[in-house]
Amino acid sequence: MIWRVEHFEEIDSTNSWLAGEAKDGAPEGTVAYADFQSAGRGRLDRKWVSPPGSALLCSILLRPSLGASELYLAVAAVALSARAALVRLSGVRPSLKWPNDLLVGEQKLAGLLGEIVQSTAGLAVVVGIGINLSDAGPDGVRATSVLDESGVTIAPRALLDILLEEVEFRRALLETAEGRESLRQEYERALVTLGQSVRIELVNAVRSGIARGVDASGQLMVDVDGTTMSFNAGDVIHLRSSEEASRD
Ligand code: BT5
Repeated sequence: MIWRVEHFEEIDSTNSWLAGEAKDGAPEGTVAYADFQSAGRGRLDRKWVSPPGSALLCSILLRPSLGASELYLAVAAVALSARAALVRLSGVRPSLKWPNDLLVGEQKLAGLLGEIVQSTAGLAVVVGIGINLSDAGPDGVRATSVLDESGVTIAPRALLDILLEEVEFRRALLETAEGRESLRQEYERALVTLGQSVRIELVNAVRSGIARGVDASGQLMVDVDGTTMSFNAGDVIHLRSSEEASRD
């Protein structure tokens, strides 16, 4: 993989910029990273906020030969890569909360935003990630940083380089059925969500059950009254802590 890394001191959102490039046919391996985002985005119009220089804020353009329904696996691949990079550089081993958070205990260390882009060059996925390095996120949010968890100071660019190494390895896995199965297994091992009680809000129904695993396309498999059902990241899923669940 040839990485083409674009650095911005300040930008509205690395995901927005890279999605625009992807539409114009930018090649796989284009990466944007910024010291500061003035309009960092989370999912569902939420905001991602980090003071200048305190986080790795980056977006990676991938064009795996997967169908639209499987592209979520590419987001999982980046989440697992971020986890592996953090272990290498700081010893912090976050767990993953489905679909897209890296947690230490109940506190959010990083968030991912995957966006599918249709372009003349075919389907692409822009995977954005924000990892708190020296600042533990906005007030009132249950969040933490690598510095708080390990005492280790990591420069954003150093983490980006290791992250891209890890992504290169998992990107290759996306190309074969065996590779995707090994990614799925790594994903299940990292997910703290499994075994937990979850509440799924569909457009016109609410379901609850116990998360049991992820299927071949990265959907969450939930045991709902003895029947296994799969849900994708578009369904709004509320995860309750084990404490809350045990009070049921
Ligand atoms: C996410 O959304 O967790 C995805 C965040 C993706 C951010 C990256 S940064 C580079 C790239 N460019 C972008 O514009 N975005 C991506 P979500 O699950 O919706 O979580 C958003 C929620 O996380 C907010 O509503 C806050 O409660 C919380 N939050 C905001 N900033 C945070 C921070 N620095 N650390 C921890 N939590 C934060």
